[in-house]
Amino acid sequence: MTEPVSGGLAAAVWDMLTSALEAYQDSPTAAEWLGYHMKRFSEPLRIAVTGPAGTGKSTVVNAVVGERVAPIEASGRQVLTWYSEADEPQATVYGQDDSEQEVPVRHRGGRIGIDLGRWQHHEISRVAVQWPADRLRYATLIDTPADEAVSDEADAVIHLVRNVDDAGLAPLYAAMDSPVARSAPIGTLLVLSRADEIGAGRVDALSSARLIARRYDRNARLGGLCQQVIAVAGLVGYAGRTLTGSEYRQLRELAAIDRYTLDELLLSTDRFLRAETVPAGPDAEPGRTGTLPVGPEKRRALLDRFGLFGVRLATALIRGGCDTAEKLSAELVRRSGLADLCDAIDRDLTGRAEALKARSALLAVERLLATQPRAQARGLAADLERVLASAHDFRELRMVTAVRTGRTPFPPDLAAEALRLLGGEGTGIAQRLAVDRPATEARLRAAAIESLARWQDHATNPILGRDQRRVAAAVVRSCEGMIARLTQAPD
Ligand SMILES: Nc1nc2c(ncn2[C@@H]2O[C@H](COP(=O)(O)OP(=O)(O)OP(=O)(O)O)[C@@H](O)[C@H]2O)c(=O)[nH]1
Ligand SMILES: [Mg+2]
Repeated sequence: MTEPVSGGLAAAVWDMLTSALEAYQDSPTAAEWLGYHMKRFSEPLRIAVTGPAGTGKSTVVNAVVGERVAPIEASGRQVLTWYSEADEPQATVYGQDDSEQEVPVRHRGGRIGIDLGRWQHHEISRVAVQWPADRLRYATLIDTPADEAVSDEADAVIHLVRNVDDAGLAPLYAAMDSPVARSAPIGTLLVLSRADEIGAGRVDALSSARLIARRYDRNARLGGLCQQVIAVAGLVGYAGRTLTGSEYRQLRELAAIDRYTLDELLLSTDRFLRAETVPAGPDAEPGRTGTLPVGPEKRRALLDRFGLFGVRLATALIRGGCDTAEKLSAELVRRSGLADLCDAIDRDLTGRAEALKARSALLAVERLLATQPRAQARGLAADLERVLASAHDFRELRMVTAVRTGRTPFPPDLAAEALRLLGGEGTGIAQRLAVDRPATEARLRAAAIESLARWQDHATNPILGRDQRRVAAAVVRSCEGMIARLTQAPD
């Protein structure tokens, strides 16, 4: 999935882990630590979903996976749960006492059922669920209970907040507390969650939320903490993604009620649930007056799945022309911000898995050097600095964030081209060069050479500021990397 331009980062980090193992061979704790990180280095990217209580973390996990797999609870409380891909569902409980036990797992009425048996909440360290879902193929998703910090166990983070304030961002600041953490770019997406609740539930709430997110995106302070700020209404996104035919039919029946009456009905949960008859509105259809087409049980189920806002939005969309379940589903996924979130996961997290996993391994070496300093490891500290300073993958990630957030401003067409060449739209060579099929080696090479020449000019253009020239120099390096790769191993 990843196609690094420099290619050498993984090798450099692996060499460092191997040298560290040599330097610490007489320390069993260090050897165990390094062994764990070497194993982890070859595993899929781990993305933790974090944030304060009730921000909608488990709902976002479900929306991203596309099935109701979260939360997993023991003694009525959520446990830390890791979701990864497998052909067959499987679940393992890891105990606080280092024991582990496979437990039965099954589909139960559209949601996952895990039989935790004798396990009590306080005895469980985490539950690992394997589940057949495409989205989990490239990354393990971690559903974090409310009281847990951003974990060192994750390579990337989707952090949910309902407002952007210091309390909500504190864990992100705390995760930046070491030189490696600060100089290797982070894999963090900041989500303004439950976005439908912004703007008092009006149907255009999600557009307002998106504008707010965009404004934060350009904020330099946040730019150092996260790659992107995205407004997401997880509940609506999940319901949209898993919309059933019968839900669509019920929503269509509601949408057929005259607008005035439906608006009144959807003013509060209470009204929507309690109403038995439809009061006649000015444009009430003949025959509709007096009966509510969708019964109370079904209305309750719709509310559970969509929320009041979701029902309002879905009926407005049906009125506006979403005349099939597929169209409604796609529009709900798009408007809820779920589509943007999934794109950002693919592009900024799994698409940059190699650099993000390298960062985790470097953090592990850094931690070891700090907790067990020793003379034999002096060379390692120098290597660590060298890798950090020279890794072009890291530089690309930093530049992508600077350009995308507008902290290093460019005219729009140049910004778009810089982002593309730096891998901000996808790290494949053809994507970077915007060469359509057939992306033959000759066409790719010609495009790379042409881009290289233009960005060399930008890199030395005195009209551009220092920061812009720095971005241009990184683009030049990316183009050189592509040309070198095309020469060694044609795609
Ligand atoms: N209106 C609205 N409600 C939501 C949304 N996402 C989740 N909720 C509701 O918020 C409540 C908490 O959602 P969860 O997904 O369990 O939140 P969480 O962050 O995992 O909660 P903890 O694990 O307990 O911290 C539930 O009642 C959800 O139905 C959303 O996008 N909009
Ligand atoms: Mg939860």
